[in-house]
Amino acid sequence: MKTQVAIIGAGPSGLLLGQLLSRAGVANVVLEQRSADYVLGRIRAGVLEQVTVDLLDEAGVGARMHAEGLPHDGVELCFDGQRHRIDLLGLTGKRVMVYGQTEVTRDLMAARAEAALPTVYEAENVSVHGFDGDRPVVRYTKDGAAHELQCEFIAGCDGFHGVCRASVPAEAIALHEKVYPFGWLGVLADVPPVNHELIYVNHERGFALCSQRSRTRSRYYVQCSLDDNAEDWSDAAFWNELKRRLPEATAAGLVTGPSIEKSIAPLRSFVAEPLRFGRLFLAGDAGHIVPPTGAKGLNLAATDVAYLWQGLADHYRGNGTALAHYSARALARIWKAERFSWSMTTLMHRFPDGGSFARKMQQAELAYLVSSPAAMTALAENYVGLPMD
Ligand code: RFL
Ligand code: PHB
Repeated sequence: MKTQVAIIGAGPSGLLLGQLLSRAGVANVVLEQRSADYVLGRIRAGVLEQVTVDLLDEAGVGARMHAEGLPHDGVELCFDGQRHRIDLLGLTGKRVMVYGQTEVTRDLMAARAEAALPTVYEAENVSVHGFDGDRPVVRYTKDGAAHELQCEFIAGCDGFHGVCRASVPAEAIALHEKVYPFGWLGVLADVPPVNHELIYVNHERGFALCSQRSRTRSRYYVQCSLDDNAEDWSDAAFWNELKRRLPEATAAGLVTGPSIEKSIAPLRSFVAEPLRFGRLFLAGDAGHIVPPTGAKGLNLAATDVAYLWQGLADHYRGNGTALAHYSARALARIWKAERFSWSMTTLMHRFPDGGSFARKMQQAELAYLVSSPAAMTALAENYVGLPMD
């Protein structure tokens, strides 16, 4: 089999890149190690920046998002038992869109199937070769048979644990990492959200987040220990812990119900540099991870893909400048989102070994933040997403 761009991974990065490239007339094949249902079963991000919304429109998959997604004009920070609203729209002129990663992925999968674009799910033993030369090759097995895909470029959209970044010689790549000493326990439930906007909570017992997927489906998180197992948390224990971290009046209005998904995510900041190795490019979680506190993971994946799509499309029109600058352009935006995600995480969580000084610093910063239009604007412009340069 032959193609122009071999895309490894059918998460949001790989599927969005495939869709944008196809619309630009660039042939591509997507290879995914899991089944489509498995990919759709992973509950992850929920907040889309305007640039991500625009890219999904550009890819021709925005219709259901506009019909079913919930535009949010603000977000709340809660500390000392008080809720404070950050007026995103008033401070920046921009909103965010609440529409789950599962739905984004479903829309992209449907568009790919409708256009009959080649996609191999349950591709095993995917390996990438020859990307330092002119003729890269991807090998994989499917139903026990070995296959080879000849291509001109490889897009590594295979997430943090993927094979692409791991195939780069160690001396060619620098890795920057910070692992946080806690995780997020998340619950999805078919109950109406406690508030029409998201609430990020700083509490003595640990961070909590009230998020949502629709007017009838809620997504809640509580900070938990890395030693915890999701199976050991009963629904009752989760709701009880969440209520303890909310102001009394808010907890009183919380509607609880059986969980339809419950999982623990570790928190990590990670960046690989550079993101290009000859004819291999890394995009999305394959190249970087942010802790979810700033809601940036999926949005960064989308903007990486935008830079890469522009670079590849220009290359096939005879102009290689944008492709040559892919890594530097993407990393400039990535580092700013890393900074924001790290600072939101540091501000909102309880650090087990933080001590009283760190706690006082959090309290002072939160008090300053909600009293200063300048500080609120800085938070708001990062939350709604920095412009793409
Ligand atoms: P994905 O979604 O991980 O997709 C990568 C795909 O590559 C496949 N793959 C392979 N395919 C073939 N061969 C191999 N050797 C392969 N190895 C892996 C995988 O099966 C998978 O289908 O990366 P992508 O597309 O870059 O998208 C990035 C986003 O998924 C990610 O940034 C966000 O979901 C991060 N994230 C969150 N972001 C938010 O903004 N808000 C959140 O609440 C939020 N929660 C989360 C998250 C990420 C999590 N992970 C990665 C553990 C919760 C979790 C649990
Ligand atoms: C979510 O809805 O899953 C979500 C929303 C905002 C975040 C993280 C996760 O910052």
